[in-house]
This record gives sequence, structure tokens and C-alpha cells, in this order.
Amino acid sequence: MAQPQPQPRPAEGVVRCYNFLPEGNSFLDDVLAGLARPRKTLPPKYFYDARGCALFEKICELPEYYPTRTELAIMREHAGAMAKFLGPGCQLIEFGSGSSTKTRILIERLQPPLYLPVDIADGAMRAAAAGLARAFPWLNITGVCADYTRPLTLPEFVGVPIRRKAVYFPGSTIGNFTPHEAIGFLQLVRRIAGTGGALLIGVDLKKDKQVLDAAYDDAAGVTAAFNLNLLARINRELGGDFQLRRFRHKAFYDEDKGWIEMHLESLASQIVHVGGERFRFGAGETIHTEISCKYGIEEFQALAQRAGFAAEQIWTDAAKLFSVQGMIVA
Ligand code: AVI
Repeated sequence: MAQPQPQPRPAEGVVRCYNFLPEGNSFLDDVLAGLARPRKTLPPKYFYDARGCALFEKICELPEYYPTRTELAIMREHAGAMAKFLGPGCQLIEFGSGSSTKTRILIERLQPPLYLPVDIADGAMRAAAAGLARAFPWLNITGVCADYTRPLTLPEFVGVPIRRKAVYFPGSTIGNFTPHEAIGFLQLVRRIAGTGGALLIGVDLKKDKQVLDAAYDDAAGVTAAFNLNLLARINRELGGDFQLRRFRHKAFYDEDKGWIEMHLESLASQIVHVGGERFRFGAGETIHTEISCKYGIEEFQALAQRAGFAAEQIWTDAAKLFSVQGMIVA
């Protein structure tokens, strides 16, 4: 299918948005395939319906969930240096743009002529893009709703000269890929950034298990509600009959693997129906819903190198909880 060719934005406060999500119900297909596996799984990209996005925003404000406030503080302190690293005249492409709070800080300093946010959550992406259009009326914004865990071609801009493409991937969302998948994703980013391109990426760092366990199993139960919302979404959108009180949220840091695992554990032996199929759960059996990898700084640089990036700059907080890494296409 030919990709649309965006032109400069026609009026202030207006954004152009495209939906590149495939037609048909891949949510149903993915759920049926994941629940039919001997070790049941559901892809984490389906957390982000409107309720899931709202719950994720609440997670970001939890006292236990350090990544968001730490990354924001790094951005506030070093956005000037990051803008210098990326240089003037960038086309800024952001993956997983979500609420775009960190992006505002970067755009203020970088002043890119073009901004292209990409997110699977259409409503959240459009709302954030509209907010940025109001805040930066000179900025040409083209939003793309797409699943960036699959092969993707982005629209090419015409009529606006740019010096380089710079991909921004904040939030340590890279951690939600396995290291093997992360290399595949970074190869896609490298293709999109092209020769002379750059990457600015938020990467959560390895730390004490207690800190990590608490960050993904908070006292107020917001992360539990976020995880269980996946079952509620299946009920709402796919006519499933999950009884939410018969499942519980389970999250822990696996020190050997270097990642958080999130699961939904069945509290009883039970049968659940989705899309005309029956799924049997034993008591204690889980659906694996997410991993969140934590990296050492050199460990992540080596991984990015395997995808064709050269590490150039690192910005961290004093306690080395989180990092923002500047890389260039090698
Ligand atoms: C979006 N992503 C980086 C979050 C994380 O920390 O892995 C998702 C999340 N899951 C539970 N809490 C937050």
C-alpha cells in the first residue's frame, strides 16, 4: 500500500494523523493464540486501551515507580546537552509517545521543524499531538497510529529541509522487548533513522530487587488494576467471560534474567471462554503478560551496537537508577 506523503501543517494547532493499524481483529487472533499456548501469554501492547492508558499515567505518579520522575529529572537537567548532541534541523520521530511530557522538554530545547509521534494508542497519541500543537504552534506534527512491534514504513516529508532524523524512544519501553526482540526493533529504528541518523533512548538500569519488586507491585494496587484491565478489555471487546476476582496480579524481578515478569495468576481451577473458544486454567496457573528488562550501561551499549548503533553520550541521575543514552547510526 502506498504511504501518504504529508505536507506542512495547514494551520496552527492542527495536526495530521494517520492510522496504520491493520484492518481485521488482530487483538482477537493474538489473544486466542496466546491463551492456547502451553504457557499462556498475552502481548503487553494490548494494555493500552483508554482505561489502560489512564492507569499507566497513574502508575507513573506512584511513589514506588521511580522511572518516570527520574527520567523527567534527567531530561530537565540535560535537555540542553541532548539538543546539542542531536543538533539543529532534526526531524524528531518518537516511538510510544504516550502523554509526551518528556517530549515537551526536548522540543523546547531542540526546536525541531518536524515531529512525528508513533503510538499504538490512537486516542492518547492524538490528544498528546494536539497538546503539543497548541504549545508549539510553529511545529509541523504528523502523528502515526501504528504497531511498531511489526515491520513499519513511516511517511516521508516533502518540502521541509532536514539535517537528520532523530528517533526518541523514552520511558524504557525498550525493556518491554526481550533483548533479542530489542535488537530487531533497534534495527528497524536504524533503518528509519537512516545514514547520519541518531537515537535518544531511555533505558532503566539494574538495581536492588526490593526496589524493582515494589515498583511493579505497588501498595495502592494500581499496577494490579493495570494488569487485570487486560482481562477486562478482553471481556469488553471480545465478549470474554473472565471473572476478574478469580485472578490476581503477580510481579517479581528475576535477577538471573535481569527482567521483571508480570503475570495474572488463576486463583482456582476454572474455564474461561473467549471468541467461542474454551480455555482451561489450573489453580496457580498464570498468563504471562509482560517483561521489563533492566540493563547495565555497557550491557545496553553492546546490545545497541549489535543493531548498528554507536553509543556516544550517557546521561543518568546521581543514584544511577535510570539512563538516557545518545547514539548514532554506525
Ligand atoms: C511502558 N513500560 C516501560 C512500563 C515498564 O515499566 O515496563 C510498563 C509498566 N508495567 C508495569 N508498570 C509499568
